Amino acid sequence: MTQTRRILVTSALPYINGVKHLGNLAGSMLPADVYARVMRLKGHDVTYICATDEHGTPAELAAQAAGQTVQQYCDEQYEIQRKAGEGFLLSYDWFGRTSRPANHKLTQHFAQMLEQNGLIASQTSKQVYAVDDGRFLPDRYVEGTCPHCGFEKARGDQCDNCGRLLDPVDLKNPYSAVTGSRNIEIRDTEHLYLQQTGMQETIRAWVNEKGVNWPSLAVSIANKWLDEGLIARSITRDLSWGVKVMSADGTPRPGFENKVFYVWFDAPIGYISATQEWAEATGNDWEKLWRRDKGADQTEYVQFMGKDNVAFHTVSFPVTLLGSGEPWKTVDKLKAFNWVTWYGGKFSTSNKRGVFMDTALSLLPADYWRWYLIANAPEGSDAAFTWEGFQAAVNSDLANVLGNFVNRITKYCASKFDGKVPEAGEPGEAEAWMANELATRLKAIDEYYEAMEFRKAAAETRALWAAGNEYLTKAEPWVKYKSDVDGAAVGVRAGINLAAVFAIIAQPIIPDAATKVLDALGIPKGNRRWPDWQDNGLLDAIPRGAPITPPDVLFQKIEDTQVAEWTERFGGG
Ligand code: B3M
Ligand code: ZN
Repeated sequence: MTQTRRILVTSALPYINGVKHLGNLAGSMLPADVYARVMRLKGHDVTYICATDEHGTPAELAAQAAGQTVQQYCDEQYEIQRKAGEGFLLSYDWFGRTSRPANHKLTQHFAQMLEQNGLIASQTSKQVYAVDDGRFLPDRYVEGTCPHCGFEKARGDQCDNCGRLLDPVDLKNPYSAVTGSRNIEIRDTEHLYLQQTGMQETIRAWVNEKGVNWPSLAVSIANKWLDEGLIARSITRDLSWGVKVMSADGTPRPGFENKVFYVWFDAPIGYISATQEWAEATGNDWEKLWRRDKGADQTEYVQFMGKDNVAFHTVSFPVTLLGSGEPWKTVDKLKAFNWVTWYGGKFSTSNKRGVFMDTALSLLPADYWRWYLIANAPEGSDAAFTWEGFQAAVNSDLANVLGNFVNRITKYCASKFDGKVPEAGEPGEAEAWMANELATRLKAIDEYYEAMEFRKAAAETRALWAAGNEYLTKAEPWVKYKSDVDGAAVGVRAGINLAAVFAIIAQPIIPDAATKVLDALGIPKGNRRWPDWQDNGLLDAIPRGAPITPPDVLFQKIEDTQVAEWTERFGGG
């Protein structure tokens, strides 16, 4: 028996404004879920935590556009995202919210510790002020002409045309994104700055130590930032929605009454506070996951995220954690993804390009999307979603290779062997071949999951299903039956056992279909654990004589007419 590991899994916290598209899902939540499921099936002690990231200007602006208070807006959007996650079978142990009290409290705590350690200083800077609106306009609250490319609707923090990051005060002809007012002045305002400069060497040493377990994409992003030199970063904003800035005595900090912490300061702290929410609600212990003085050194912490979030997780958040001077757990393994694109371009709600999580589920069950997105995970490079690729994956991998195998063997068992796992016959050459396939491929699948190589794990899973079909061609129970019923019995027994193994290893990616198969085969819940590739009894594991029933059709093929209709509706081609 392998040792039980304690594993904490987090996926980047989906931002609150609107349902996420398939690319967001594929680059963080879905692979995190698959990984968590694999590790649970192996008997490890897994806690998978996620939450909505709810502060910042996009939430405030979206609420205004919807005619709601930010709180109402976030409450509603949280429910929508929670349901979409449930629909996609994301097996969070907890799906929290960064707007909850636990996160406010912990964010304020970190700020205090950082300040005590001399890592926070107050500085005055120039900001865009809208005289008629009576407020400062941070980030996206101000729009204007890009100083680099002349684009007239550049947002304060970034130009959508040339992609450059901007400082709002550099915009030409600025106006308020809320009221359109052009009565703009540049005024002085005071903000808190995280003195990252002082943490440069600490973070460098930490990256050198921990980075050995990260993919090169993550290490190179971290090193790029370190090589450029860490600079002081403002961690407060002139906004009302967010975590309030407090003095050490717990009263509002003078001069900061109308300010809150910057969303990227409080969001990653949400990983910890959401774990606290989970512990509080379920009677679990969060400290063994997060406090090194309480056993967290024995926890493996694995993070999943898109490549644009890597710098925040390898530099900024570690500055918060290590700079606090307290024994917080930091990430051990970090998995970063490239983008899933929509036919090479961007997903966009307004341009009706691409499928979002809620709509996807109104078209087809979660398993279909999960399979395609994992089998085509954007690991080495960006990966384009296409309807044609999706159709091919579902029809070939799921319907033809897996569905057909299960269907063929269970129906045959029902019609010729009275729906019972056959008892007679001795294994021969074909079974030896299959046993060898099982051992080699199960070992490979294990290694790919351990290395978080999802695309390869899915390809190997499919290859094992295909080997099952090849085995049936070799064993030919339907041919043998005419002259050698016992010989046919061996093939059917092995085939039914294979169907069970195939479903067991499919559980992390296609949990619903896998459960259907395992239920139809009467496999007790306790026997659905991950198979040991060294176990040479896998072709004869189900008790002989046990009753089975063929499951209903597992996967409907996607028709060309559907592809045509969806291309029309969501773009493509
Ligand atoms: N909310 C992802 C994004 O919206 C961001 C992740 C936060 S992880 C702490 O780009
Ligand atoms: Zn520009």
